[in-house]
Amino acid sequence: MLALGLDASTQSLTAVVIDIDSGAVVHQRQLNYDRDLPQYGTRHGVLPHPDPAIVHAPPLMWVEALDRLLGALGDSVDVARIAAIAGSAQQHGSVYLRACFAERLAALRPERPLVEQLADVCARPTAPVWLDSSTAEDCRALDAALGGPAETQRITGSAAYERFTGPQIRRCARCEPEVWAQTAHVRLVSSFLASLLAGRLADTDWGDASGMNLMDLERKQWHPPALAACAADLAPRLGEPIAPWTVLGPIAPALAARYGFARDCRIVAWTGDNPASSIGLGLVRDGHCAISLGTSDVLFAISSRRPSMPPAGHVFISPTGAYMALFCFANGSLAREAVRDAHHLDWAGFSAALARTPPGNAGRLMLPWFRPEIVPKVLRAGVVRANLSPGDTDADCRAVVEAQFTSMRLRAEAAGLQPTLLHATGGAAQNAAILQVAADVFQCPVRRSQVTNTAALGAALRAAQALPNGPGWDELVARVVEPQLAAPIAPRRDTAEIYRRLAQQYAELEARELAARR
Ligand code: XUL
Repeated sequence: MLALGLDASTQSLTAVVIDIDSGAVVHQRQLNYDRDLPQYGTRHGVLPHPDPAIVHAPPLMWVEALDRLLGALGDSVDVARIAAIAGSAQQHGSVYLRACFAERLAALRPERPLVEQLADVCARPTAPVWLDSSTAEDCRALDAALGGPAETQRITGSAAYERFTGPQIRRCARCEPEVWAQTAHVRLVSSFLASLLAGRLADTDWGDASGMNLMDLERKQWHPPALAACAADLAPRLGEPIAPWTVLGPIAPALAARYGFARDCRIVAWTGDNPASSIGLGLVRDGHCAISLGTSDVLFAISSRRPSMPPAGHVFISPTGAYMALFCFANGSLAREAVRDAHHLDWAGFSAALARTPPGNAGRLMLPWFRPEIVPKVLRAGVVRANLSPGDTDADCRAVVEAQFTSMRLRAEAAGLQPTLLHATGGAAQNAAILQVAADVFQCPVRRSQVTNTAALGAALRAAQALPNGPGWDELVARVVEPQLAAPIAPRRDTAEIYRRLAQQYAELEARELAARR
């Protein structure tokens, strides 16, 4: 029996197929939005906009990507043996749908491309995604309605954040009332794509619902005052938060026929990419900790008890139902790529630059705010260099990577997280030189998975786990995840003091710069 996991991340859609019995990863396939669907005009998966605070993507591009990827799967995999499908998607992004969405799903036909059949379902042609930071006013209003940022964080797991779906919905209702009037349903990227597979409106799982500023994290129900602060009549547009292991039903008959799936292939609720990745990395026990180095850089840790987080942190729900402490940094791969490209390097050249420079970079520092940053909150982009010339290629490469991990280390310390092992995922986790910096900055071993997209792998595990008599989490981790883990990269103990000092200097530079910007 096979299970399929899908991940619709910021820049690409990935499929991972596992053999549930042997634990083998039997197939991986990826479609890149910019390269493979150029007609949508995205760059790095999002639509260029003159205002850097406004970052949207076209939902129909995700629909076409899904159609293409599933259509091609049969070339390499016996699709009829896939017993269950689950998925994940970039978190927070919201899709605004007309009432006809449900009718179109119910009437899907196997012979026509999905994007043609769903051409008129979007009330808003574009979806704001997690990189959007245009909702500062809406965040202030939501926090004020709930009694201040600390209260919003206590109730929903996070203070109001620009990219979170509640403030995004509020902005849509406020600035585009005609669109809002046409909107019968709001879904996250995850529950939107799950709806297609299930052939009916799918609800949003606790993992992604905890990234909306709208759910009472303890009761796992919408918090009516938060809904009221964002838009009138919001509840009927959202459905209800559902457990991540919910089986939505069998695959839509039209899709079973179109791609060759068995008619009883189960569709499991989708979740956010970070929660899914926690499973793909095997984080199913208390204290398990990971870094994800993708478009965003993320630090997360699993806990059965609710962690107490500083204001910049979030608490989400993991696919096992545990808590997930998380910090998200917007300047991840785009910042690394900006430095790499500015110096006309490829990744091998970037790694060589890391190898030529000393740990600590001889006091040359960077605040890598190439785009607006989430942690710390920096709404206006602007890179800061201290003792560092932008023309110094080698030092610039080390400075961006050391900055990213030092910033993560500072937040981990603020949240009382003391990782003894870090799991690593995302594109940059394939780069041993970058992971060595992570191991040195955190002074703990770092282990990456050989499966680059651990969110899609985690989704495949979630699909398997939700089958009747499906294997448990520990069993799946031992069978599927552990064989994929590469040997750990050890920290160099003689760098401990260097990075302790660097963390101090970085914190001081950051505080000075934030104060100057106020
Ligand atoms: C997490 C976040 C990003 C997105 C994109 O809060 O905003 O990590 O999930 O991957």
